[in-house]
Amino acid sequence: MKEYNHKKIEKKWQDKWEKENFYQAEDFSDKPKKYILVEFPYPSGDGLHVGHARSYTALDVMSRKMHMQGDNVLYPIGWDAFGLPAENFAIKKGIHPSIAVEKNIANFKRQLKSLGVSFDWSREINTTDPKYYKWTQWIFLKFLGKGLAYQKEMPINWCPSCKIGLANEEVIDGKCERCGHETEKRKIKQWMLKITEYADKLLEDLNKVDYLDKIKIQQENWIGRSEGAEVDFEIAGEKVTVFTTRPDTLFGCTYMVLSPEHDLIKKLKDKIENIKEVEEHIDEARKKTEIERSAEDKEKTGIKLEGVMAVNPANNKEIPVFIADYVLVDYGTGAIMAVPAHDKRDFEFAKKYGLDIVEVISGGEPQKEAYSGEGLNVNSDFLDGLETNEAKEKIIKWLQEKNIGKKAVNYKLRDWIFSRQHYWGEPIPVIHCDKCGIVPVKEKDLPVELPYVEKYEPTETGESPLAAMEDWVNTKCPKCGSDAKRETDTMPNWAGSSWYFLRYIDPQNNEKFVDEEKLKYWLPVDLYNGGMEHTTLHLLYSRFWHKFLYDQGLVPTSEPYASRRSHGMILAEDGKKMSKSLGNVINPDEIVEKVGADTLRVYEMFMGPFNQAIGWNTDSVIGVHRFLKRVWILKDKVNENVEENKEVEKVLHQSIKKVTEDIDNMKFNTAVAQLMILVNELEKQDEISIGVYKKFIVLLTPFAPHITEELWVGLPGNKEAESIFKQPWPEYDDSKIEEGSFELVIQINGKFKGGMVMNKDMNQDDTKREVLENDRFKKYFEDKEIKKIIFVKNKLINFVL
Ligand code: ANZ
Ligand code: ZN
Ligand code: ZN
Repeated sequence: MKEYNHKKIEKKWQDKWEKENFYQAEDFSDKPKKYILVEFPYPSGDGLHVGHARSYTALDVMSRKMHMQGDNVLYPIGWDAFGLPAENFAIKKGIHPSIAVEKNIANFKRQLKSLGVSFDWSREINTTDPKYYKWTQWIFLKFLGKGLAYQKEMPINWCPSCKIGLANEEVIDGKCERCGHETEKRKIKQWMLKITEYADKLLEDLNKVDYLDKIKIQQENWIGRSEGAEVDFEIAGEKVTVFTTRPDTLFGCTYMVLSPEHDLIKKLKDKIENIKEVEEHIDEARKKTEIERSAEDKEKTGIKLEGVMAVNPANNKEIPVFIADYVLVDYGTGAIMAVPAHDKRDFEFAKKYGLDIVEVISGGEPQKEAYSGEGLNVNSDFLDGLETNEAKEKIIKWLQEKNIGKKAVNYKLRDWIFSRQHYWGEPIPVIHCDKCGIVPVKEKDLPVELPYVEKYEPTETGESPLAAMEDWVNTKCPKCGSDAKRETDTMPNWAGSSWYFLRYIDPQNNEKFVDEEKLKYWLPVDLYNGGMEHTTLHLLYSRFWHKFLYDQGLVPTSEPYASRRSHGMILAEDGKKMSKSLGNVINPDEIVEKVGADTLRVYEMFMGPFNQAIGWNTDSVIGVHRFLKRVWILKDKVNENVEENKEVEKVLHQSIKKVTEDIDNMKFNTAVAQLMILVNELEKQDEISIGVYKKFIVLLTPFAPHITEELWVGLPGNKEAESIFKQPWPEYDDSKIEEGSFELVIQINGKFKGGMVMNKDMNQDDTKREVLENDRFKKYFEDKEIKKIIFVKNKLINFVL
């Protein structure tokens, strides 16, 4: 082939690689194993995004290099196909989700294959395949068996447009993450998973893994562990417990606040003199979202409970009680001891309602603003003069002795709402029996298959569309045989993705969720790459599942992923997020058609630092295509008998070092830049030795596998040779690099006297000293005065004597 023509190359090689099972990982191979994981996609109707191509190519580059270095690499892919995106797409187009999903998967698959990614397709999984979700249901029943799955009436976030309950994390600024509609609160019986039971382990074990710092920090904040104390107060004879991180400020508590939903309000209904107003306030609070209520800058509103008082247990003073919406029902105990001198929110509230502000920690200006730092206690009786930590310890001991308080820990993390009132999800495999209660479906009867329904739109009542399918719903109790009903809620879309990386290890197994020995061989995942948007949801959920499975003896490691990295988004050419409505979406198909997969791949690796967001740039795509064309014609300079050239060797070995290290460190853009430097150097030569050339295309092959494969077989003597993918990764020779030095030219009165190898970037003084101290040049300076020095950095020094 004379001219570079990607169309004649790419499909041809893809077919060959596939036919010869090139990228199949081998269970139990003696080679070192490497498990490389990317987040599997939702097969949405929009098809593959150039953003998918970025992270999949990046990890493909790493996988290919590892393979060439002799590792047994597992780089799998599959489909996260349950959940709302698939369902909404299906509803919009009026076709059944299963059909839509099948079609979308076929399209995604074609697109991924057209990029030449080295996925092991023999391990492809699909979360909506009953053979897969059988085991998702099986794991759910393990949770149920251990009491970690339970049902509870929950005030959940409700999207009136999607008609679905949403987890807190799916509500963004009070709006539905899916459709943007404002959400409300509604009480519904929900299945919950007790992730809070694993809060401490999830936090502590962050020490065991290599995650980016920002990922660790986000997980820590999401879990939100606070140490403090619980203190019992008395309100009109009833005990009310508060959670505080500052029990040392107890003497400064001048009022109490209950959350509007607090149970005590019902109990004290008859005693509260202004109960009508109080109830109105409660109604209003219910309409606000959690974020609105706790936002720091929002004005705090509340209402005093008339006719009831509380008692501060430290000094037995009577204090007023409020309800206010800045106190959240589901954090701590839903009630607080307010210390306006030392808590910002309490301070603002106290100012607004004219409440006492009593300083108990010295160091601030209590009437001006809250001082929330540490200091010595004042106005605090037996705590006076103590430092904060001592005061905390002493008051907790005192509370414990009086039996009105204790040390306590609180978490921001909530249990995971694990049911949806939707069709397109894994049915929750339990049966409700009037006599036996909740009965798990027997293991032999799994999977509980999702029945085919005509109407899969959510219902007005909020029930799952499955509830209307009487044939399916009505069943017999597995325990007592009486008439019973199936659970009609389905699992959230985070279910299947909580363990998919395990199933890749043994995707065909119908006896077990995964074979034990295979798990031992492949776990943990060595490198997991994914979006920052999944740090607090998917990443935390899957760590939780894994830890639970570990405790059941079902997986051999306590953490699923040894390391976690994250890619930056690809933005549109205008710097905005790519979106259909803005018409700025780049379709990978078009790029592959026009300039080829290799160009797309190299461009996406070159476009900018992998972990940063970056805008698409069409000019730059063309530039990369031109680069590959230059690579293509270099082959005409290859000569089997050409002599080694020092300068070329040097750049080659620099490139081997740089490309190797940069790929390891996910600095793909600088690796490509180095390959460009190497090509510049090769272009300067009239002839290129075959040895140098081979190493060059091997370095390029992880980025551009098709063109390099074609060039490889075209080399003299390589016709029948094995694929370039089967070649070893080149190693560099430090002695050939000598990157940091150069030959300095030394002149005296303008005449050349000799050269000296020097370190690069040395300044004039150091250079002068080195020359004057050198035995070869010393003699020129004896009894002479240096009148002037002309110095050109990294080149020459001329002494005028
Ligand atoms: C008294 C106090 C004095 C407080 C002080 C702070 C400073 P973190 O760190 O986020 O855990 N709090 C407790 N439960 C609450 C609820 N349901 N809604 C709103 N606020 C609540 O915050 C714990 C602190 O937040 C607790 O400590 C409590 O105020 C408040 F100088 O108690 B503190
Ligand atoms: Zn919605
Ligand atoms: Zn029964």
